[in-house]
Amino acid sequence: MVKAVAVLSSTAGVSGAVYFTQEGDGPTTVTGCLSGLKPGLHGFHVHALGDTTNGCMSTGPHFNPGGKEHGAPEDENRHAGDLGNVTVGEDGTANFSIVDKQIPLTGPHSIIGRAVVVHGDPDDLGKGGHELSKSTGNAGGRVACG
Ligand SMILES: [Cu+2]
Ligand SMILES: [Zn+2]
Repeated sequence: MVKAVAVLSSTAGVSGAVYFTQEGDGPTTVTGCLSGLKPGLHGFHVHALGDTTNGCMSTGPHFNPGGKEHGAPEDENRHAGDLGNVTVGEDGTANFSIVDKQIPLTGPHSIIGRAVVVHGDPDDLGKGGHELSKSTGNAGGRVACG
C-alpha cells in the first residue's frame, strides 16, 4: 500500500486535505475534505508540477503524460490529471471519494511530487464548446492547491 497526501490552502480562505492510496498496480483511491468554497461544482485536477512558489499558477497544466485532450474521468481521451468535479454543499464544504486508474503513486507516470488544484468554476469535462474546453474544461481560476 502506497499513500500520499496533499494539503491545500489558498489566499481566499479555502483549505483542506486530499489523501491518496494505491494497492499494488490497482486503482488509486482519492479521498478529501475541503472547506471555504462556494456551493456547487468545482473542477478538480492533478496538475503537472508540485511547484507552488507562485501560488497555484506555477503548478503548470493538467498532468498529461499521454499527450491527450481534456476530458471526463471516464473518457478514454483525457488527461491523466482529469478528476472531474467535486461537489460543494451549501455549507461551503466538500467530502469526496474518487477511484481512478490513471493517477498511480509509483512508476513513470506517478503523481507524487505534483499538485492538486481546485478551481472556481465547474469543469465542463471537455464538452462545453468553449475554446478552453479541450484544454482545461473552462474551470475558471485556481482557487486552492497543494
Ligand atoms: Cu486544474
Ligand atoms: Zn485536463
